[in-house]
Amino acid sequence: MENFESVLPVTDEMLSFDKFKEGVLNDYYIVCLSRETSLLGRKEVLTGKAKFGIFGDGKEVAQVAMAKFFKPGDWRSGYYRDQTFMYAIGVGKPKQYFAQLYADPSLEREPHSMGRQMNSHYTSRNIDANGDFLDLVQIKNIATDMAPTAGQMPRSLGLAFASKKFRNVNELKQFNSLSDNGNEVCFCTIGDASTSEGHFWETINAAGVLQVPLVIFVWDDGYGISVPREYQTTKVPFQKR
Ligand SMILES: Cc1ncc(C[n+]2csc(CCOP(=O)(O)OP(=O)(O)O)c2C)c(N)n1
Repeated sequence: MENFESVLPVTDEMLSFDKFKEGVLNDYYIVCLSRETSLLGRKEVLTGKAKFGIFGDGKEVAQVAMAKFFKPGDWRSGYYRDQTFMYAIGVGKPKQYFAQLYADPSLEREPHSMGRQMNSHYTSRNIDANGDFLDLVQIKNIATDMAPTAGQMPRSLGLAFASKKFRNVNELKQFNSLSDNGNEVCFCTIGDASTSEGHFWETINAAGVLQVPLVIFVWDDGYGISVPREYQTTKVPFQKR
């Protein structure tokens, strides 16, 4: 099944039972698929077939729900645990996920970074081959993931602040392929440990002061990158000095 984007709509209208069932099963499929890619990816790292990996297990259901509110023109500016969200909005595919894990340099197989980024680091294109802007209003925009924890926070603020400017500054109205009159929303994700970074608090403060369309999702898993989940239950005996 190549096309597994979430299809169950968020709507006030009454859904038929069949439509509801189809949507729920589709979402369940995305959740299971994403979990399997995490487990398989981790095995690939632990058996030495990929050198490094970070995976999004534990956040599947929340991210399918989040994806239902993400529309073309919106921006996602997050971090490396968002694979389920990517699958659910139809932008990331499992084959691409593994191509990135193996650092495949093919643009076709690994369009997010051509093997140059760590795995689960997503990107959408915003310029064409001539360097001209694409119609960003029609695109599900993904700002490239970056390695420093909380580095996405100031950028997320900037994206949301841009929308406010597109709404309020008359001279910017002409750029209607960059913004739908400022109606887009920036979806920002971050891990709970990274909320200790100053960037996080500065962004929260600035977003409140500037009143910008920014939604921040804090994933509270708490598992770091270097200790695979399978090892989390291993008890390390206390060493007496
Ligand atoms: C500024 C900075 N310091 C340290 C690291 C190393 N590092 C990468 S992920 C991570 C843990 C982040 O934990 P959390 O924010 O809770 O996200 P999780 O991976 O648990 O989802 C750390 C310390 C980094 N990438 N950037």
